[in-house]
Amino acid sequence: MIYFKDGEFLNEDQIQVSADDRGYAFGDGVYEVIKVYDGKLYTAKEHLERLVESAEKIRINLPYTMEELTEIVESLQSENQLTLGHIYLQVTRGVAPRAHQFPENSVPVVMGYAVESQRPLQNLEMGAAMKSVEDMRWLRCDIKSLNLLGNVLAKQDAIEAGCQEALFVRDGLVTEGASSNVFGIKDGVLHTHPANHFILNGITRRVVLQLANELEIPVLEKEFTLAEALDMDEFFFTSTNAEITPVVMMDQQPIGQGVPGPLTRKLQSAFNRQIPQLTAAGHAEERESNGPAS
Ligand code: DCS
Repeated sequence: MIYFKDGEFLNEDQIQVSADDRGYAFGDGVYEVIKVYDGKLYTAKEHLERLVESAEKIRINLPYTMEELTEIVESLQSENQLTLGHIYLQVTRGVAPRAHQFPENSVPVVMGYAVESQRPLQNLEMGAAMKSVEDMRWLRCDIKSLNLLGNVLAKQDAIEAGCQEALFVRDGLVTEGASSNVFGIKDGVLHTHPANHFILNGITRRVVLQLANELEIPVLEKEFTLAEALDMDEFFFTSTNAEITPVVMMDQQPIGQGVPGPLTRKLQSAFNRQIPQLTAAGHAEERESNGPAS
């Protein structure tokens, strides 16, 4: 695999990170995960704009322009000949002896790599299970920070309970998943948490809201309780890698009929239509089997 670090493309024998990197000591940095379908970056502009915003929010001056960042992720895709998977890109505040306050002259460290991965076809088709957990994260969940301890603990809790994703609940209200946004459908209306500091405004979330608009599905960006979530007709979570994953079980109770619902299927089909077409042999058929055609 070819990595990018500080202006260079390196292989795994060449890449080195410092023990004094503030990402390592404090999680003092931000990151993005950008999907690649059929060798093409998907919504890269939106992801890189969010990276710039996240960096600004924690007062890291990115050493690259949007154009340069775009070139970096495009090169990571091409250098690694990645057709299906994702690009990971992170920026830390830099290298300095460990002290909490910002170092005076540190230079941000930008590092990226490419990961080959399949789409989660089983979950997309059959649906997944969620477990609710207390949202004990900090109050700036809008920042895509490297500090993911709350998310890590929640995900592990869900996995140990035999679920695929955790459902964060803060003061009785559903916020998002451990690494996803969540949506419920009740009486034909799509419900999701408003994009404020309690959630990350996911790029997939934005795509889903756009698709709902095009499909004339009414949307309500308003908080709902865990009890209301359990009472939804349909439920799903979204992320760059999870796409639109139907949720059929929550806290061991079935959602709706316990199978992916019709509006979820409609959104999945619309989603599939706007991602770069997978031309590699086999993938086209897999895509077609991902839910009934609308
Ligand atoms: N909320 C949280 C807490 C996330 O970590 C993510 C993505 C999302 C929502 C969904 O955002 P996107 O739709 O922009 O992906 N998490 C990334 C991650 O850590 N791995 O893959 C995606």
